[in-house]
Parts: sequence; structure tokens; C-alpha cells
Amino acid sequence: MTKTIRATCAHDCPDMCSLLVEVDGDRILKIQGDPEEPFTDGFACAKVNRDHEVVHSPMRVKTPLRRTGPKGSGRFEPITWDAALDEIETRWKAIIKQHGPEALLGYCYSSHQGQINRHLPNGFFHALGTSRLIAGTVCDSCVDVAWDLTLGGVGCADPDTIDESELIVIWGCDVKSVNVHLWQKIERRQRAGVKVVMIDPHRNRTAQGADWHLPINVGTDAALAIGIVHVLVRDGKTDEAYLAKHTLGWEQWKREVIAKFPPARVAEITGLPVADIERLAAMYGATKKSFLRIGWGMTRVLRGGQAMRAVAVLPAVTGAYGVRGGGAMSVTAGSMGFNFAPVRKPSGPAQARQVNHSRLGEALLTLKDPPIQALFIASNNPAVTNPDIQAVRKGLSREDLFTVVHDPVMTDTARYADIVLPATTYLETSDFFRGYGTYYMQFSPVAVAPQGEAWSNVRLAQELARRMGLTDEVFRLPPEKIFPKFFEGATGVVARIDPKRLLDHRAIKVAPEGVGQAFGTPSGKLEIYSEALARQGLPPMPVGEPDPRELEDAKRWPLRLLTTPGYFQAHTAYVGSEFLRKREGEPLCVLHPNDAAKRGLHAGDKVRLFNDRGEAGLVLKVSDEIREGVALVPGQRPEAETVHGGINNLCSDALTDIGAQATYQSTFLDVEKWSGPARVAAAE
Ligand SMILES: Nc1nc2c(c(=O)[nH]1)N[C@H]1C(S)=C(S)[C@@H](COP(=O)(O)OP(=O)(O)OC[C@H]3O[C@@H](n4cnc5c(=O)[nH]c(N)nc54)[C@H](O)[C@@H]3O)O[C@H]1N2
Ligand SMILES: Nc1nc2c(c(=O)[nH]1)N[C@H]1C(S)=C(S)[C@@H](COP(=O)(O)OP(=O)(O)OC[C@H]3O[C@@H](n4cnc5c(=O)[nH]c(N)nc54)[C@H](O)[C@@H]3O)O[C@H]1N2
Ligand code: SF4
Ligand SMILES: [Mo]
Repeated sequence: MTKTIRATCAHDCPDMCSLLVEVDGDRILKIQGDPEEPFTDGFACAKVNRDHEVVHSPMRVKTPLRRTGPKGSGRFEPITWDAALDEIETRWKAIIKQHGPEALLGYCYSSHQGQINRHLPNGFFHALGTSRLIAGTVCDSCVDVAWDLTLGGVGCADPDTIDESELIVIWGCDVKSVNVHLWQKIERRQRAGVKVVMIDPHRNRTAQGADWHLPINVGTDAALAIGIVHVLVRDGKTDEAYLAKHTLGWEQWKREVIAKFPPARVAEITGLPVADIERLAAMYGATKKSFLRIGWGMTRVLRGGQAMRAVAVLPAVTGAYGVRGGGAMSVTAGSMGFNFAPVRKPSGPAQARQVNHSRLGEALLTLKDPPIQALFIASNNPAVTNPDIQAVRKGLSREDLFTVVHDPVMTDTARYADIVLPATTYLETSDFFRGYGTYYMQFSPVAVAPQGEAWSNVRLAQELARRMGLTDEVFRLPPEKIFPKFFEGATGVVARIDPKRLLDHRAIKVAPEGVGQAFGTPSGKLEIYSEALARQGLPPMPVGEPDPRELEDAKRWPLRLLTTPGYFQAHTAYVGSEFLRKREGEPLCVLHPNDAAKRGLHAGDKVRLFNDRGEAGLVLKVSDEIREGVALVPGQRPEAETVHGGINNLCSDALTDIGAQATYQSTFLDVEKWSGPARVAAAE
């Protein structure tokens, strides 16, 4: 007997789709978008249409495993859950006794976006008083901190209001790949005659669908934003009344920064013609109903904070914040006042040592007093996706490190584990969701029973808590009983919602209030000038000069890395689907025809990407979808799929100016023909 279950997509994606999952016993037959939910609008993306293959993948880890070969070899033997948990408990207790709890590190991230499965494992480590992960620095911490410093901890424009926009500017986001339900809305506006402008170094799917694409140089967005403001000031197109009332530092910014960026200088930095900069400014200045979708890719550079802040100021310059159809969209979640503390910080010491997510390698190799002796990794594949994976792998190879990895499949990271534990996928769990690119929330029930011996993140965190003697209530309750706590002590619109309404598994909109002029900064205004940044010795107002370290590297290396999300892949989370692996194709490096010709390289060649830090072997695609001087590498792929290694061998663990985030794109390199042996298939 088949039945259809209303579930929520848990992938790390802004859309938070509502799904209809057709199930026969413990098998999923089909997944589709729920036609009754307005944002999802009846379709799931190309990836999630295949999620049944991930759930039922032959690559699933079926039982707990214990290492039998050297670290990294991937040799394991099956053991029982009891044996695995006994060993973990014994080792952890001994390490805590000898070195204290800070010798443990929980390293759990975002591939289950349910608020309980995502955060309870970290809540467990918080309660235990271990070293604490500053999570998200591999992804968007620069975006969050720079936004908060500029607008305060408030959400962004509601994507549903795009229906009223008169101009849509997509600034560095491959919306068709990473936010496809927003693209659907954008297309609808486009059909109504609204122009869509795309500012992106890559002529990707989204750029091809836009009316106008500006192929900006990587890492030069602050200069472009400042250049637009320069033209608006020059032409008297600024909303001075709005700026005087709602912003801080405008006059000083105009004098000290804006004046120094005339279009000719901006053209030189960004690689865009003066006429295009003028035209873009004129378009942007012509309407307050200008919807700006700010992507995050552009912040993954040394001065990512300047880029984010400069672009986020633009709507204030024309008075577009707070206007329906105008403003900027980045992360919606800021204005949802849920009380997540019961799961994220159930108990535990006020302070503990902190470890930056992007610097796992360094933490494993250099921390002392105490060194990290035990590592628990879940929902994360740092041996592929972190910057400086050579350091990560060296750290994971430490013989004296006790590593546990919890994952539905055998990953490059899990190969280094002492114990591997089989995890469920999201469709085998229940959880509470709230979007980060929408203003919807939903409670999702279990669609199918756990496959094989898999345990959910919640079940594992609760059992570990019991064994380690933690007594917080959250370690005993099922998700259904935990999520109502998020509404106790909530603020704003969330506080007025009865959580019981979510038990029918429908999405509910948490319509934002006062997004616009109600800025959450210390001054209550949009802070072009930030006192907090001045105190840290950083430029208090957004500046447009490139980072001197990048200029130095650019003199030594002819190419700059551009790294983008895969279309049929979400980082490495889809290794379990053969169909999607094939659709994505071989892991590629894309070079402009002139760059390929200069090196005597041809499409399909195996190529070696290299710099001072390391190398990666990929397959060459030759295309003018990027400019000369750029090496584009889409996605991050496991070693078994590449010619050799991975792109993050070449990326350093240097951090952004604001928010201590990874800077993959401040990587400079060269490319040559692959000469070494292609990597033999990964060890069994
Ligand atoms: N299909 C798919 N969807 C995903 C993911 C995935 O891997 N695959 N990942 C998920 C996750 S974890 C996240 S964080 C989000 C990713 O969300 P984002 O990081 O916001 O993704 P994009 O906005 O597409 O960022 C990459 C885009 O930025 C452009 N870009 C790079 N550098 C620059 C620059 O210097 N200036 C400008 N103007 N543009 C630049 C790239 O060319 C690309 O089009 O997507 C989520 N959704
Ligand atoms: N060069 C370069 N590197 C990047 C980026 C880039 O643009 N360029 N992007 C960065 C970004 S934005 C991000 S967010 C990171 C993402 O990096 P990761 O967080 O490492 O993302 P995934 O590769 O998706 O790994 C998630 C793992 O979680 C597992 N998993 C899935 N569901 C569950 C579950 O319910 N429980 C458990 N325990 N495990 C589960 C999956 O099988 C997978 O192995 O990568 C970053 N790395
Ligand atoms: S678009 Fe995003 S939220 Fe929607 S089904 Fe795909 S991955 Fe999930
Ligand atoms: Mo991310």
C-alpha cells in the first residue's frame, strides 16, 4: 500500500521546500514538490527529485564500523552499535579524565537543516564543556557578521515581494542552481517586462537567463558598489532624506571613499567598461523597487566583508529598504525570533575554547593545553570541503587522535575514522524547519523507517548524552516534544504562533515585520560607519581597494580560482546517487580558450592545477563562459571522482576581514597538462 507523506527538504539550501514523498513500506518511490505550498509551487530541484536514490543507495554505511587498516585506507570491520558506543564512551571518559573536556571537539554542520538534527549534537558537546566549534566559517559567517554590522540582526527582503519589483539585480549568485524557486519568481517578473541584471564572473545558467550579464573580475565587488554610489551622487540620484534619517556615516563615506572611485578607476579594478558602470548606476537609481539578491560567493575572498557591506548599503542610497519589491535579500533567518537555546545550549560552561570550522587542520596539528584527542564529525566532509585539506588530512592521520564519523555514506573523511557510525538521511527523521531564504516554517514527520542500522543525529546525541551522564530534558524528548520549546521565549511574530498548528505538517509563513527601516544596529540606523569595526582596527566604512596580499599573489600566478556550487551536486552530499554524479559529469576545471591555447591545452585533457600549497588533477573544459585569467572549478568532489586530489588542496586557511570565513577565491594558481599517474581508485 503506497501512501503520500508531507515532508520538508533538509538540504542546506535557501528554499526549504515542502515535499510530497510517495512511500511503499520502507521504500520511497517518488519525491516531488508540494503543489499546495506557495513557495515550493509543486516542484523540487533536479537533485531532490533523486533523493530516493540517496536513501536507498548501495553506498549507504549499513552497520557501525571499526578501523582495521591505517588511517585514510578505508579498511574497516563491522561491529555492533553496543560495541561502538561502549568504545566511544570509554575513550571519551578516559580522555576527559586525563586532559579535561576541551580535549574533545564536536564538528557537526549543516547537511540536515532540521533545527534539532542539525543542532542537538553540538548542544551535546556544549553541555559537555568540550572545545566549541565556531560553525559556518566554511560557508557564510562573513555574510552574517558583515550584514549584522551594517543592518543589525534583522532579516532581509521577503522573496515573495519580488512580485512587486521593477528591477532585479542578482549580485553574485547562481540562483538557478542554488535558489531555484526564487528563479521561478524572477522569471515570472521577467515575463512581465522587468529587467534582470546579473553581476557575476561566470556566465552560468542564471547569467544566461538574465537580460544583462556583467562579467566582473573576482573579488572586486566592493569597488563596483562604491562606483555605482559615485555615479548616483554625481547625478543627484541619491535619496538624501532617507540617508540622513536612516543611515550613519553617509557624509563621511561620500567624502572619504566614494569621491575616490570615479567610473574610470572602477572600470580598471572590475574589468567592466565605464559605459556599463554608468548604465548600471542609472538603472539602479531609477526605481526604489529594485530587488537585490546578494550571493555569498563574492564574500569568500580576503576582503569579503567589504564586498558584503558595500553591496548591502546600495538600497539605502536609493531609499529602497523597506519598500515592497525593493531592498536586499541575503539571509531571511535574522528576524525570526525563535528561542533555539534549549537545543543549541542546553547547559554547559559559559566559556570554552573555540575552534574555527575553517581551521580544522591547524586545530588538530597545533592546539596544546590540551591538544584535541577526540574528534566527532557529523553532517560534514571536511577532508574534501574544508580549505587546506592537506592540513585536515594530516591532522586526521594523527595516530593519537580518536575520531568518530557519523554519516549515511563512506566519505573521504570517514576513511580516517576509528569508528564510523551509520546515519539516517533526513527522510528517515522528523524535525522542525525554518527557511533561510524564505519566511516559512514546517514540521516534517518521518517518511520511511531508518535504513539498515542507521541512527539519526538526534538519537545518537541523546544516547551519547545518557552515557556521558547529561541530564538535560532535551536529551530525553522526541523532536515532536522539543520543537514547541523554540516558541517559548520567542520574540516578534513567532511569539504569537501556536506551535500545535505545525503538527498538520503544512508550511506556515512567518511574515517579517519592519524589515526595512527597523535596523538592529547599536545606533538603530544602517551603519555605513561602524564603530565596532573601528574598534577592531578595521576600515569603519566599506572600502574598494583589493587586498594587497591578493595583488602580490596575482603578480606570481597567472590565474585566479573561481569556485562555484555544482548544479546536480550539493558539495559532496550526493555521492550516493549515481544518476546525479553522471549528470554533473567529471570534476572539471574551466579555462578561457586563450588561456588554454597559451598552455597548449585542449578540452578533455587531464590537467594539473597547482600553486605553492598543492595540486589537484581535473579534466579541462575550454569555454568563454569565464574571462581570461580565471580558473573555474565547479563543486567540490570526492577524491575517487577526480583525476587526483581536490581543489581545496590549493586553498589556504586564510580568513576574511570580517566574520573569520574561508577565502577559497583568494587562491592564485597555474594549470598545466597532467603528467603524473592518475590516481588509482581509492583504497577499498
Ligand atoms: N545545487 C546546489 N545548491 C546549493 C549548494 C550546492 O552545492 N549545489 N550549496 C548550498 C550551500 S551550502 C550554500 S552556502 C548555498 C551557496 O550559496 P552561494 O554561495 O550564495 O552560492 P552562489 O550565490 O551561487 O555563489 C556562487 C556564485 O557567486 C559567483 N561569484 C564568485 N565569486 C564572485 C565575485 O567575486 N563576485 C561576484 N559578483 N560573484 C562571484 C559565482 O560565479 C557563482 O555564480 O547554496 C546552497 N545550494
Ligand atoms: N573550494 C570550495 N570549498 C567549499 C565551498 C566552495 O564554494 N568552494 N563551499 C563551502 C560551503 S558553502 C559549505 S556549506 C561547505 C559544505 O561542506 P560539508 O558540510 O562538508 O558538505 P557536504 O559535502 O554536503 O557533507 C555533508 C556530509 O553530511 C552527510 N549527511 C547528510 N545528511 C546527514 C545527516 O542527517 N546526518 C549526518 N550525520 N550526516 C549527514 C553527507 O552524506 C555528507 O557526507 O563546503 C565548503 N567548501
Ligand atoms: S531547491 Fe533546495 S530546498 Fe528545494 S528541494 Fe532542492 S535542495 Fe531542497
Ligand atoms: Mo554553505
